[in-house]
Amino acid sequence: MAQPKLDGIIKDIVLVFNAYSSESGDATTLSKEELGELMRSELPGFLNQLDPGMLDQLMQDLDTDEDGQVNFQEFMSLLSIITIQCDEEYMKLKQKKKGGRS
Ligand SMILES: [Ca+2]
Repeated sequence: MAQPKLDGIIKDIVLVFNAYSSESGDATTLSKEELGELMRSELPGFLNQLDPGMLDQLMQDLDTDEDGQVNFQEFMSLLSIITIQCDEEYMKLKQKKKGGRS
């Protein structure tokens, strides 16, 4: 029987967030430096699309409660956006394949 995939992915998201959030300061939130490190190590494809000033912009966009930190809920909104983008890319590829066959 196949292993449930999402179950493990959700646990991994929590573990990854905590691995970076607990590096310094408040262990339950990401500072800008921790967010940068997480992005560089865990989402290198996404960060490559960003120019240097974009980390500041990203931090500002994610920090909806304006406390200068990214909490887990704020981090999840980033993951939602990236996952939806990924799905859109996947759908485009699927459409292309379909078009190619007919
Ligand atoms: Ca915040």
